Amino acid sequence: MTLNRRTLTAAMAAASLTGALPLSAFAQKKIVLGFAQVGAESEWRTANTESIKSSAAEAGIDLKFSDAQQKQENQIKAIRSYIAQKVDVIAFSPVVETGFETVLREAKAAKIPVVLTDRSVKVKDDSLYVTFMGSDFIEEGRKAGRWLVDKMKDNPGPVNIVELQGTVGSAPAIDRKKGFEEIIGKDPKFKIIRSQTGDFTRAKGKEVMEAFLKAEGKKINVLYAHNDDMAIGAIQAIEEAGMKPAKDITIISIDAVKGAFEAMMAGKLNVSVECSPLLGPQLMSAVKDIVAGKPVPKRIITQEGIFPMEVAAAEFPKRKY
Ligand code: GZL
Repeated sequence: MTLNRRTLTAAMAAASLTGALPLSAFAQKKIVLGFAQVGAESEWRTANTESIKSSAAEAGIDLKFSDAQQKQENQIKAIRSYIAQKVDVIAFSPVVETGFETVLREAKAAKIPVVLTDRSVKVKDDSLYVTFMGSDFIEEGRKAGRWLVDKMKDNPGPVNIVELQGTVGSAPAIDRKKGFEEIIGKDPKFKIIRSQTGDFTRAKGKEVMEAFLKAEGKKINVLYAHNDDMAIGAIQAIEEAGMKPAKDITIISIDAVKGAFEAMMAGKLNVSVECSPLLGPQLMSAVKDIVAGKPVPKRIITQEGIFPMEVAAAEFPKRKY
């Protein structure tokens, strides 16, 4: 909470006591939240943005919102502009883990609390942010690995895997790879024969899968995609190569967005690990607590499931994103 809000509140209280201001003017000033979003790269991100905007409106919070188009320099610029505007709280989903220390120090010097949503940052001093709320990406990778180990339990191997990684340097890409490899690494029959970033987008996912298919063709048994958008792009490439997605190549992805359920119901995707974008309500509640000076846990983890194609049709009507 900035000094301004405190000074303003004290001045208004004094003015209302002397009758200089009607009591009605003493109504609480709206909280101002500055949010620096990653971009609009995926269905997940679109749902995340919708959750933040609708929750801010419901909470009566004045939201200033920016879209960085997946560029770190744009996110840093947006955070600096929120500091200059003296917002009450800054929140953002760091596009990559490193390179935010300086601007976070500037926010701290300006006495503006920072909330990390969705993705975290690597900083030496974790007092630079109040809380990080979002998924456990390592566990998401483990869930994907465990599903594959079970699916292939009667397969002697080798099981050749190609991997579409998320944005290079981002927490979900680093951690989903780590969790997956922790599980499959226990059995040498699993081999990651190709791994490259598709930057979380459908277009890039399709382009990289085309290259994998050209290089490895029918050797590929499994595709592990760090998000559904890249998996959906890859499904198009697999079909254009004359192969059957989810049959010739087992496909595992993460997010569990609507497009993934549609692909599973069409028999083209085997499983999607849930990663909920619906962080808006939790964020607004944390923002109100921070402004009110209440304690907020350093880490708030979203609880999530896993959806194999066999349950997709039954689950789809219940999905909120
Ligand atoms: C995960 C989020 C990732 C999604 C992608 O919390 O950061 O970014 O998995 C999105 O779909 O682009």
